[in-house]
Amino acid sequence: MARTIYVLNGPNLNLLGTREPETYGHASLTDVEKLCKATAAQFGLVADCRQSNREGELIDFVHEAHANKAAGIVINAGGYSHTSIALHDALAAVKIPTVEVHISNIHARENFRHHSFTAKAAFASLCGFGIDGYRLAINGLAAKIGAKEIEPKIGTKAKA
Ligand code: CA2
Repeated sequence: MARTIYVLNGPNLNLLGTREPETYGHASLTDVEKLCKATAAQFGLVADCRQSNREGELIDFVHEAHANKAAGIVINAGGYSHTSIALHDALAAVKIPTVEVHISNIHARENFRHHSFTAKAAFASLCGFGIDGYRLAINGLAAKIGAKEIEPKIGTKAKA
């Protein structure tokens, strides 16, 4: 089974932890990427984490995921979620199981955030869980692609 998942973050998410903590929390993008790598590792997966402020580069990452036979994609396309038919088309074209994540609850915010083009190319969407949404997304993606947890958390292992 392909073991790599791509975690794609879009425009302005490199600013995480530096401003608007009331909306996006205090964690940085580095914290998000560490969380994703640790979560993926629990399922024997490797998270390849990318961020770009450019729409075309995000599309290139999606194509690269396909070329590298990635097992899945977790994407927070930021503002491009609400505008980018091209990113939707790239995700739809590669047919890689995809989960969309938003840190904030986009449905409780301005109307222009309520619609997501990229969500239409994803099998699931999560929003409003803060950065924990990435962990939840990887758990859901692992279940979808049949990746089993390989390191049960301490204290949860059944006694013989
Ligand atoms: O809630 C999310 O994850 C969003 O995708 C974040 C996007 C926003 O355009 C979407 O509607 C919802 C914006 C990311 C901006 O990130 C910042 C982080 C810290 C400080 C300033 C911006």
